[in-house]
Amino acid sequence: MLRTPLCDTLGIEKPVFQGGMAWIADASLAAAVSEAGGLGIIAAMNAGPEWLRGQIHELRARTDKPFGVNVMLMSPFADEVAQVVADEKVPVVVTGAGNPRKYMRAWIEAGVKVVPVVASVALAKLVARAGAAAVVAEGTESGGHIGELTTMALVPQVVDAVDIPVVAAGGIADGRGVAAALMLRAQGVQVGTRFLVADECTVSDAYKELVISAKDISTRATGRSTGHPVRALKTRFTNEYARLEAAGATPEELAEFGTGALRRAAKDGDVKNGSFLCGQVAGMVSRRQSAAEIVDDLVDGAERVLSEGSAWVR
Ligand code: TUI
Repeated sequence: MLRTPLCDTLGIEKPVFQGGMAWIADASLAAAVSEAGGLGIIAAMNAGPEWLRGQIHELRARTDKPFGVNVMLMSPFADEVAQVVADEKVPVVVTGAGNPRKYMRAWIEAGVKVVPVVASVALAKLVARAGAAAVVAEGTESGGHIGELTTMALVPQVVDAVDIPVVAAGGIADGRGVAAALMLRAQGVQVGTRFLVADECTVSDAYKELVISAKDISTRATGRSTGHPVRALKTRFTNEYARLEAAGATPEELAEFGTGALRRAAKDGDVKNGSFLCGQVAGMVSRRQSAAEIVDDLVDGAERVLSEGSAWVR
């Protein structure tokens, strides 16, 4: 059985977080992952507080297991959704795309375990000092908003810098990736891309088909000129975005071009005008499965690799 101290800290059975994917990670997917023994996560993304409260209630109607809410710190509603997290005494809050320090005291006082996503050692140290229960160290292989460092480089440096558990994210889609993360001394993994094709994931069918047909070089990062690079599947949208960026479009012009693109991908399946955020491991995702099958395959696969790996040591 694969179990790390982080499982006891968070009250979960298996050290697998489901990524808080904007417009995608709703109560349906999160409840299924939590029910399977992992940590399901609802993405608050750019939604308002009432949407989040509704999703939390829906999830609680489906499972009594621990779950998380992802607060995207660049959201215009970040203050309000942060308050909902405290009011609802959500078991775990995961933050992304910024520094969560201004919310941490209120969350911790409400009994919420705080697990910030970090892309650097500096932010990991800062949030550890502020009382984080763990950190997610997210490499640039991930889909969505990304930092510079790879998972292989980032995770061990964060592990060495803080004395709280580290969860590895970015580039992990099967048991081999989970085992590798544990070898880097992470205590768990966060997986997004593979859960895109889960049966309980309510994303558009076109999104699932694009992920399944993707190969190793099917994603690209755009938006470096804005300071907020984003990885997505290469589509007409990313080509056009990159063309505008290369032609010197301002961050405001690029933001306007991108407005609504995540919703168009996730909800409408608009292959022409949508932004299909996705990690570099899309080429490893080849079939639809239930969330429980995905969680079990990640954990069972890791157990297999870890037990076989020792045979190579003489
Ligand atoms: O947040 C994510 N992934 C996301 S958020 C998102 S919604 C969005 N859409 C378009 C543009 C921007 C956002 C889609 N995917 N992952 C967690 C993550 N956080 N990755 C990198 C970071 C990060 C980067 C810099 C966290 C902190 C940071 O610096 C903080 C500081 O100010 O020191």
